[in-house]
Amino acid sequence: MSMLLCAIQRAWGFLQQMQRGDSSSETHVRPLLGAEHGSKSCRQLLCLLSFCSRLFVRARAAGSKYCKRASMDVKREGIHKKAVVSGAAFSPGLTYSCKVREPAWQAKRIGALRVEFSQPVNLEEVARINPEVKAGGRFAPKDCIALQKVAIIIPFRNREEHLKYWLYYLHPILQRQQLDYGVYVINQDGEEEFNRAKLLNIGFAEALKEYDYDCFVFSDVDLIPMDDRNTYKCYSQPRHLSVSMDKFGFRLPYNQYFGGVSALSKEQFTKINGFPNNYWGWGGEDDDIYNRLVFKGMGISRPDAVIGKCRMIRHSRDRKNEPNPERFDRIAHTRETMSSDGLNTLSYKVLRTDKYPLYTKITVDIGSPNS
Ligand SMILES: [Mn+2]
Repeated sequence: MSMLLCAIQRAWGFLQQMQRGDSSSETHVRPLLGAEHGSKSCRQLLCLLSFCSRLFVRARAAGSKYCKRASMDVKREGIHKKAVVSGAAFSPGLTYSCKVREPAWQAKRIGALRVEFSQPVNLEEVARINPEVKAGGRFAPKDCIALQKVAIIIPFRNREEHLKYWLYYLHPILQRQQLDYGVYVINQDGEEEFNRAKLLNIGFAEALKEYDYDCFVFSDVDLIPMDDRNTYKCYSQPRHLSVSMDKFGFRLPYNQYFGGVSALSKEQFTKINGFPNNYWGWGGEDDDIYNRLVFKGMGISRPDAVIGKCRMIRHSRDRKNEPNPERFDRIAHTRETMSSDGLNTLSYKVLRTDKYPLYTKITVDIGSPNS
């Protein structure tokens, strides 16, 4: 309302200035009229038009304010309400992820999101509210050509409940980010110690058999971004996306930390010979990956601590994922081992592939530590 009053006041001042022939404002009008030929009534008409257009601009500005408020409501109510938001909540430094800069591109994002895990998730319902997601968890924007083809790789075993939350939260976010993406859940068969990094290597190899992906996002199943400006895509340097996790008090546990969610282009991934296959049990593989990147002359790119906020679903330690006692020794030798342990030595057997509406599940036999 105050905006409107202000606009009227300013327009009134403008009108009066015009009638006085005040040159500072009149410059807008003069060139149209020609220097000497404007009659008084004609000038008044133009003034009126100008007044109306200014009012219109003001009204639009006020309107976007309203939209911003609407976006807050969206946040409070959860992220699946129709997102009627303006770009106002949007960081100007954000890079495009889509080839056509249609004006609506930025309106699709919301910014900070409410993420919580109290309500159970029904996957049929999630599929219903994401009709654009195709079988196997594939999506590509309709109104533009995505700049990157992103495979999202999730290492997995016995975490069905977490996966449901992940799908519930991530599909709407990834669609707003206008990515051409696919979701691959790599399920470790059997009872052997869990091997996260090897499952990620397998995800890379298997996703490439299906589509010409050029970017790979490796995500733990229990990590949900709290801001949709944290784009799940690749950058000129390997990207660490889960930079401020609630688990660590919304900060990096240490500077070299590369666990949780990361993104590497196909080129970056192959440059480091993929990830190690020999980390069985919990821990260390992320530090090995960090070492590989550094030894190949790369650095880590990260979003800021606000955009990089994310939540981890609380859980107790999985069976057969005990802290790996060998991890410290292994991390100390990445430089020597990386060329002989990775993509070039990856061996596994695909036991089955399931195309679900929201994801592709690939169940694999990855052998055991001594095989
Ligand atoms: Mn966890």
